Formats: sequence, C-alpha cells, structure tokens
Amino acid sequence: MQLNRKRVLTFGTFDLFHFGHLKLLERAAKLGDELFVGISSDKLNFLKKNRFPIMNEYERAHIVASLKFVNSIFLEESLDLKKTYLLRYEADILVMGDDWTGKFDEFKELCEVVYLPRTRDISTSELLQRIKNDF
Ligand code: C2G
Repeated sequence: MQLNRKRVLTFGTFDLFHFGHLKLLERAAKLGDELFVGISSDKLNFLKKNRFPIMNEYERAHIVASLKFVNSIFLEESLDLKKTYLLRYEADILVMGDDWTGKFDEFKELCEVVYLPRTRDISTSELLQRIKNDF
C-alpha cells in the first residue's frame, strides 16, 4: 500500500449534474490520490435557499459516487461542519470552484485550499433556462 496518499475534499450540491460539475470533480481528483465529496443534504439546501433541489440527495449522491475518480461521498448536513469534515476525512487539500474564492481561507491552517476556475457558460440555472427556451 502506498503511504502518504494525498486526500482531496470538495463540497457541492450537484443538482441536475452537468459538465461543469464533472470538470470540477475531474480536476479536483487530479490534485491528489483520493477524492472525497460532500454532497449538501436536501435539508441544508432548504435552509440556504428556501427550496429543495430538483434532484433529491439520494439521486445527487448516487450520481457523484458512481464517478470513477470519486473515492467516497458523504452528506454535508451543515455549513458549520466544514472543519469537522476536513478533520474526519484527513483532507490535505480543500477544492472549490472560484465562485467561492476567499470563502474558505479560514481552513488554510488545516489544509491547502484551492479555488479552481468554473467551467464557463453552464450551471444548473442556465440548464433550466435552456430547457425552458427549447420546449
Ligand atoms: N462548478 C464549476 N463550474 C460550473 C458550475 C459549478 O466548476 N459551471 C463547481 C462549483 O464552483 C462548485 C461545484 O462545481 O465547486 C459544485 O457546484 P454546486 O453544485 O453549484 O455547489 P454549491 O451549491 O456551490 O455548493 O458548502 C458548499 C456548498 O455545498 C457548495
């Protein structure tokens, strides 16, 4: 067994899973040896946005867990538990898209924090707009 495997952790909702999500996870995985993904729970989404995601947490989690470069997933139950999750999964790197730049800098004392450029011209809301325009 290889020692000192680098563990990458990222968080997201991954609703209507799309190409931007895929590229983010693919690039995150390349930064280390193992990728752990925290999927925000339905309840957490409701607290944040006052609405539930279109796909439920089971569906969202199942899709992300089935990706070949994702090692393990867990449900993110609270925004205040980030530190707990980073410690629990012994993360070496926390990765987020650059829409979160600066928001997770407080964790730099625990691990490396990397903000990756978002994939342009795609998002869950943009996809919904495409569907509305086309049908
Ligand atoms: N993302 C991206 N390119 C896009 C769309 C999203 O790189 N075109 C990235 C986001 O920056 C994020 C990840 O994909 O790092 C997941 O995106 P969302 O599902 O929108 O996640 P979000 O609702 O921002 O949840 O505790 C933090 C939250 O769980 C983050």
